[in-house]
Amino acid sequence: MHTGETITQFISKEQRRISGASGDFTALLNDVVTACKYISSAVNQGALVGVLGTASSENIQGETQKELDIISNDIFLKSNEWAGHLAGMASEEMDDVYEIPSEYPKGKYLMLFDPLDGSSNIDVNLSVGSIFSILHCPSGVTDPKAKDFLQPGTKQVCAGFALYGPSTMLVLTTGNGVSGFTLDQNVGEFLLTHPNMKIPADTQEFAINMSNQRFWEAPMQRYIDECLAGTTGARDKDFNMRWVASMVAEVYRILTRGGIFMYPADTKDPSKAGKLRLMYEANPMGFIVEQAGGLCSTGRERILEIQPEGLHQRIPVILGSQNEVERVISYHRDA
Ligand code: P6P
Repeated sequence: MHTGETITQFISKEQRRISGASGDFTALLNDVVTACKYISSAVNQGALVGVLGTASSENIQGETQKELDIISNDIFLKSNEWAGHLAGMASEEMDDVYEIPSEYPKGKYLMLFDPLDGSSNIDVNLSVGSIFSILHCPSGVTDPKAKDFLQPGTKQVCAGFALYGPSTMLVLTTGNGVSGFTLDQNVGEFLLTHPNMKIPADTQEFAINMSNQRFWEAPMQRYIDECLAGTTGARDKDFNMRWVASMVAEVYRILTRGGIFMYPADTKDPSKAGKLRLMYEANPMGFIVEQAGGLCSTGRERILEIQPEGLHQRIPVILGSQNEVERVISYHRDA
């Protein structure tokens, strides 16, 4: 029987580390944890409760929404709108900012989230997750608009993700390292099982969608060609490859054993600067990866320093083991 520290205890201890903390942030995080528990339950029951399959709608990305995309988005909104900790929310599944209903008080934080990342995996029973990013609402702003969310990733107060896999995990950073929690389904509590997660600086495992290879820029072609050449080429070591098509699963694997994850710029759709979204995928994952000793770059610049231009802005993402990401950056610089 694991009688370890619960996430509630962990968050409260973190609060005591921050002088003058009001408890507002602690309460907000506990509401986010509740949302992830509800989504975990919905995902785990799947076909049993008729939540699989595709909805008849599309999101702003032009992607067909899954029933669970919409359900998960509603769970995030309902779990977090009422308590008075947030001034507003933004989501991959909603075109514009979500205004806190007038019957509820407003708070001092903003939250962005991808309520169900990797949802194309849902119907085939592969891992999916939720990603969230918490910012301060600009002082004096009581009715936040999209522009108030457009803060660089370095301004994040907290970032985290839930992974609905064989275990339901929750990974969290508030800028003091990365902690991993496992949901004890019998108790209904997340327990601290992976304190102080660190990404090894080196790896022999890369993650990329190879079907896009002909669309990549030259530095990415060079890097992957060398990985594939293994001991017969410039790297003089063999590599393994993974692609789960679920960023949360890839990042969790990298946090536990190292690796490099890439969704680079490609010419497949020149109107898009990549596939992944800056505000609620790249920035929160970048904060977590950097806090665990890794790097997160576009290949040309540190992602957390990018000044966002839109809520749903896309960005190339290269993240993971420091020495491999630095190598990809050097290839972009050489080009
Ligand atoms: P592809 C999921 O839709 C997602 O946003 C990330 O979680 C994942 O890494 C990527 O897209 C998968 O993209 O093109 O392989 O389906």
